[in-house]
Amino acid sequence: MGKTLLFAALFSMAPVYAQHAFAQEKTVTLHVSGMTCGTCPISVRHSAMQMKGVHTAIVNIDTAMATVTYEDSEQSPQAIAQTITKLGYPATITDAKQ
Ligand SMILES: [Cu+2]
Repeated sequence: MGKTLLFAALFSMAPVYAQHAFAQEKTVTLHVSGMTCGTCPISVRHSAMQMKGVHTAIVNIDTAMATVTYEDSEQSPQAIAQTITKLGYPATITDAKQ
Protein backbone atom coordinates (compact mmCIF):
# COMPACT_ATOMS: atom_id res chain seq x y z
CA MET A 1 0.00 0.00 0.00
CA GLY A 2 2.84 2.39 0.89
CA LYS A 3 4.63 1.73 -2.41
CA THR A 4 1.42 2.19 -4.37
CA LEU A 5 0.82 5.56 -2.77
CA LEU A 6 4.40 6.67 -3.45
CA PHE A 7 4.08 5.62 -7.06
CA ALA A 8 0.79 7.45 -7.37
CA ALA A 9 2.37 10.58 -5.90
CA LEU A 10 5.30 10.47 -8.34
CA PHE A 11 3.00 9.78 -11.24
CA SER A 12 0.75 12.70 -10.42
CA MET A 13 3.77 15.02 -10.37
CA ALA A 14 4.88 14.02 -13.86
CA PRO A 15 2.73 16.58 -15.71
CA VAL A 16 4.16 19.35 -13.51
CA TYR A 17 7.69 18.46 -14.61
CA ALA A 18 6.59 18.19 -18.22
CA GLN A 19 4.97 21.63 -18.08
CA HIS A 20 8.08 23.07 -16.46
CA ALA A 21 10.30 21.69 -19.21
CA PHE A 22 8.41 23.68 -21.84
CA ALA A 23 7.97 26.85 -19.79
CA GLN A 24 10.37 29.65 -20.55
CA GLU A 25 11.65 32.50 -18.47
CA LYS A 26 11.18 35.84 -20.19
CA THR A 27 12.12 39.39 -19.31
CA VAL A 28 10.03 42.52 -19.60
CA THR A 29 11.23 46.06 -19.07
CA LEU A 30 8.66 48.63 -18.02
CA HIS A 31 8.64 52.36 -17.57
CA VAL A 32 7.01 53.08 -14.22
CA SER A 33 5.91 56.62 -13.51
CA GLY A 34 4.83 58.20 -10.25
CA MET A 35 7.58 56.85 -7.99
CA THR A 36 8.42 59.73 -5.69
CA CYS A 37 10.21 58.29 -2.65
CA GLY A 38 12.30 55.35 -1.54
CA THR A 39 9.28 53.29 -0.57
CA CYS A 40 7.69 53.44 -4.03
CA PRO A 41 10.11 51.09 -5.81
CA ILE A 42 9.81 48.66 -2.89
CA SER A 43 6.01 48.64 -3.28
CA VAL A 44 6.29 48.17 -7.05
CA ARG A 45 8.76 45.31 -6.61
CA HIS A 46 6.57 43.70 -3.96
CA SER A 47 3.44 43.81 -6.11
CA ALA A 48 5.27 42.23 -9.05
CA MET A 49 6.89 39.55 -6.89
CA GLN A 50 3.50 38.53 -5.51
CA MET A 51 2.31 37.59 -8.99
CA LYS A 52 2.30 33.91 -9.85
CA GLY A 53 5.18 33.00 -12.15
CA VAL A 54 7.25 36.12 -11.47
CA HIS A 55 10.85 35.23 -10.62
CA THR A 56 12.65 38.52 -10.14
CA ALA A 57 11.79 42.20 -10.15
CA ILE A 58 14.35 45.00 -10.17
CA VAL A 59 12.95 48.49 -9.79
CA ASN A 60 15.01 51.65 -10.23
CA ILE A 61 13.51 54.92 -9.05
CA ASP A 62 16.20 57.06 -10.76
CA THR A 63 15.51 55.67 -14.23
CA ALA A 64 11.79 54.96 -13.48
CA MET A 65 12.33 51.49 -14.89
CA ALA A 66 11.38 48.01 -13.75
CA THR A 67 12.88 44.79 -15.08
CA VAL A 68 10.81 41.70 -14.38
CA THR A 69 11.54 38.08 -15.23
CA TYR A 70 8.60 35.72 -15.37
CA GLU A 71 7.47 32.30 -16.52
CA ASP A 72 5.78 32.84 -19.87
CA SER A 73 3.29 30.03 -19.25
CA GLU A 74 1.98 31.79 -16.13
CA GLN A 75 2.32 35.51 -16.74
CA SER A 76 2.32 38.13 -19.48
CA PRO A 77 3.99 41.55 -19.82
CA GLN A 78 0.53 43.11 -20.10
CA ALA A 79 -0.63 41.56 -16.81
CA ILE A 80 2.54 42.73 -15.03
CA ALA A 81 2.08 46.28 -16.37
CA GLN A 82 -1.57 46.20 -15.31
CA THR A 83 -0.73 45.07 -11.76
CA ILE A 84 1.82 47.87 -11.28
CA THR A 85 -0.55 50.41 -12.83
CA LYS A 86 -3.38 49.32 -10.50
CA LEU A 87 -1.04 49.89 -7.56
CA GLY A 88 -0.93 53.55 -8.59
CA TYR A 89 2.18 53.68 -10.76
CA PRO A 90 1.24 53.84 -14.45
CA ALA A 91 3.47 51.29 -16.17
CA THR A 92 4.16 50.89 -19.85
CA ILE A 93 6.07 48.08 -21.55
CA THR A 94 9.24 49.36 -23.17
CA ASP A 95 10.81 46.03 -24.08
CA ALA A 96 9.82 42.38 -23.95
CA LYS A 97 12.54 39.83 -24.65
CA GLN A 98 11.74 36.31 -25.72
CU1 LIG B 1 6.90 56.61 -2.28
